[in-house]
Amino acid sequence: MVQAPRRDEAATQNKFEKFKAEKDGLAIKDELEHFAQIGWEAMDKTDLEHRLKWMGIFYRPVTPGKFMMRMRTPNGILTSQQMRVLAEIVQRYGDDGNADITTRQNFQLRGIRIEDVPDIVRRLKAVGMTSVQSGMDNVRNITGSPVAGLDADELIDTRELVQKVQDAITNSGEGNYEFTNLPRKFNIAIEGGRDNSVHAEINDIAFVPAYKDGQLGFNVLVGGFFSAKRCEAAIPLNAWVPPNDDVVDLCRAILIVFRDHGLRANRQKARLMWLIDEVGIETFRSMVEKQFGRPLATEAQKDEIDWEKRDFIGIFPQKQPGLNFVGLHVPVGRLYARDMLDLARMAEVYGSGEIRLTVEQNVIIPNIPNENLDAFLAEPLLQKFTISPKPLERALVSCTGAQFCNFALVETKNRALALAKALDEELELSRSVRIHWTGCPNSCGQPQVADIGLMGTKVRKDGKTVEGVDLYMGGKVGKDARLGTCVQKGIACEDLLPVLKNILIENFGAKPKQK
Ligand code: SRM
Ligand code: SF4
Repeated sequence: MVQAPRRDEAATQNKFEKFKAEKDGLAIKDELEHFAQIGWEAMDKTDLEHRLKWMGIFYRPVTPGKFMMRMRTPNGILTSQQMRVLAEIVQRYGDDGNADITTRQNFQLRGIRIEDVPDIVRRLKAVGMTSVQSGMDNVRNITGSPVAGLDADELIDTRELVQKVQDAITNSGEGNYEFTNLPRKFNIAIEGGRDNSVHAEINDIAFVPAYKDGQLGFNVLVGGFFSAKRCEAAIPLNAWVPPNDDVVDLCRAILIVFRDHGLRANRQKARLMWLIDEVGIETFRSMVEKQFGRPLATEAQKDEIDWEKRDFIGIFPQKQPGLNFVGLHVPVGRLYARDMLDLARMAEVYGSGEIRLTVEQNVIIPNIPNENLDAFLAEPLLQKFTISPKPLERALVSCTGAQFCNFALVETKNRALALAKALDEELELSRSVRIHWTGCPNSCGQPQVADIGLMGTKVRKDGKTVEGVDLYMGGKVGKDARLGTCVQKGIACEDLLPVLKNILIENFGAKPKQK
């Protein structure tokens, strides 16, 4: 049996365990009115900098007093009414207000003032949204295929399952003390399509469609994660579950095992894979099975991920005759209130009022009848969020970076976009190349799944310290997914354009444009 330190032992060794033992992060849910009255400067430092994250509210040292709010958007799906509420929340903050689509198919709102938080929480609740347990040692937004229920080739419609797992973990958005003191963050993905559109293998639990004895269900992978010290793809648990409440029960069982036995003393070694390493996958499986309370079926021989990954930008017929989903490209995922209000209106006027997000930080509007397509495509917003972006802009992903994130070693979003534009100007490409930027080794921008990954670092150049990147290559998504690795360290950002140009010419068939 694992020698994990008990929670009280860990609390003597690590400041995070200590403050969690003193007061559960979720407890601040009942103190929001008080915080609003006293203001952020008078708040207890640990409540301000850490415990607020249990409600998805992030103090930003880069913009003190202007908080970030991380939502939960199960399966990346929201209604136009919900989008409008999010837009109104950020609109209030003028130039400080915006929203980012995240690499977990989710929204982060910016510019939030603590005095408004109680009202914001009420407004979110009124439209069935929550930000609860979206940061720190909690289960993050649960991802699923962005075209669930629309794609004629999908295997399992994941929408209901994702919602059920979120409800079990968060007590339907009210907060659930059962899962608010995990050893570390935790990611769950439930893939229902053939192309692994959510990068299932980089999650702590990944459900991947697979037939067992002729019945469709999921093979279960565990332990995938990225951290500054170590990155691992998930490994098979040797378990298969049908697409029903067993998925919810298995998530609960794995979380309880992780909560009660996960390593806590060293936060660098607290993710699920470290526990699996410690006990071995077979013992881990037995622990999970015991908690699950019934025998777990062994895994199906092969999973059904047999397609290359699609990016869903453009117009696609749905499985419902006469309806289409349209994927819009949102450069590096950044939206302003005006854009969000337009998206809400367009989803209502031309579609069914539904809006979806992708892990590539883009938007999909589903359920647009054939006869509405022309008018939809003529909307001015499609100039900004086009359905036919240039090849490099098309597949660009970027984490938050130095504009708002204090871990960042470099500015990311603006630089990513400027470089992609410059390269698109200079090069002819017959395919898009997935370039992912991440501002530090935490890898929120997932450089390891990209064709070309760029991870922020500091570089010495001409006797000065300047912003630079480590270069990753070889990431493969969809069928036969594998993680890319670092191939070159310490390139100054100002030298990056020619370096990337060469890589694109030599490895991705780019040709210099005739000028
Ligand atoms: Fe992340 C910490 C942003 C996806 C690995 N991540 C942070 C913080 C909270 C740091 C902070 O307090 O400033 C960043 C907030 C900056 C801000 O103001 O926006 C942050 N992470 C993000 C987002 C917004 C990046 C984006 O632009 O899309 C993503 C939010 C997802 C969501 O909706 O919940 C985001 N982060 C990821 C992913 C990608 C994924 O989940 O597929 C990873 C790698 C996968 C993983 O976790 O296994 C990731 N973030 C981290 C880590 C390293 C975790 C570790 O085990 O060491 C940290 C640092 C930490 O937790 O100590 C971190
Ligand atoms: Fe911040 Fe680093 Fe994550 Fe980017 S990768 S959002 S810089 S923690």
